[in-house]
Amino acid sequence: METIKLLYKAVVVGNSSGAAVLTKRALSEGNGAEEVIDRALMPAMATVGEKFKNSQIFVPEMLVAARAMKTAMSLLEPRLLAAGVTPKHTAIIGTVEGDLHDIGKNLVAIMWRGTGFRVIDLGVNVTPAGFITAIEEHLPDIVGLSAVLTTTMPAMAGTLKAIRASNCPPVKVIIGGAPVSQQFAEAIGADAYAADAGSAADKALELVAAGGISAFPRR
Ligand code: B1M
Repeated sequence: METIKLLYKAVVVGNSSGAAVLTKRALSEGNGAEEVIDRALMPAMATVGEKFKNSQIFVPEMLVAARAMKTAMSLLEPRLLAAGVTPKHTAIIGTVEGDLHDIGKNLVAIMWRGTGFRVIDLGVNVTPAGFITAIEEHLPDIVGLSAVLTTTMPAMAGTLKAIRASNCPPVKVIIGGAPVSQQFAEAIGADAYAADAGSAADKALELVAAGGISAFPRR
């Protein structure tokens, strides 16, 4: 079987050592780093996201797949840097103020990275000012807000309101978390709602593909 196909499979099943060997082999066979990412790693993470969405795999399997992808990426990154290749899109993500849950947020960050975004993870208990400062600094295309407690849903609404009212560059906002819904997203004026990490990757890609995002001049 073709090395690229084997690498795809190694990442999907979370075989980190296999992913390392196959990444080196793919490069030695003349594949470029970008080609390895586009043909093996990104499709692998898309498959992982889809399986997670359909409850065919769960958090542990997703974490080992992410570790395998990270192993492969660590071998590819020096080549990308040398070639001056950087991710096309940037996303910021954080759990809103008052909320310390980060497992779901971390999975979304993993999927966004696996989809090719540069992700700045602000962590948990992030204030509206914390999001705004990060938007001004990193000029992201997408901002992700996570809330897992019903009691922190108002903080999510407040964060979105503060972002919109600020003078920070325009961004698309995706929200998610167990108590959050499409209806809530519409009520507070978010650009998208995602029920799980796989859907969050799909939504982020949809938003950047829909355009209007790169209209803002970036550094
Ligand atoms: Co807490 N906790 N917790 N907790 N905790 C819940 C959420 C709870 C449902 C438990 C319960 O009562 N049955 C309940 C919330 C009730 C409610 O609000 N309706 C609860 C409570 C009440 C609390 C405390 C208040 C308990 C207390 O101290 N009295 C306290 C609050 C602390 C705080 O945040 N201020 C608390 C604390 C904690 C721990 C610190 C102990 C720990 C968190 C550890 C950590 O995250 N590092 C914890 C945990 C682990 C849980 C449970 C057990 C698991 C949450 C989790 O990680 N789920 C949870 C009960 C449960 O769910 N069984 C519970 C797995 C994760 C993958 O799912 O986060 O939903 P989830 O993420 C999903 C989607 O929601 C979505 O994608 C993810 C992957 O599919 N998603 C997004 C999430 N963010 C997204 C963002 C997106 C898009 C999709 O776009 C940006």
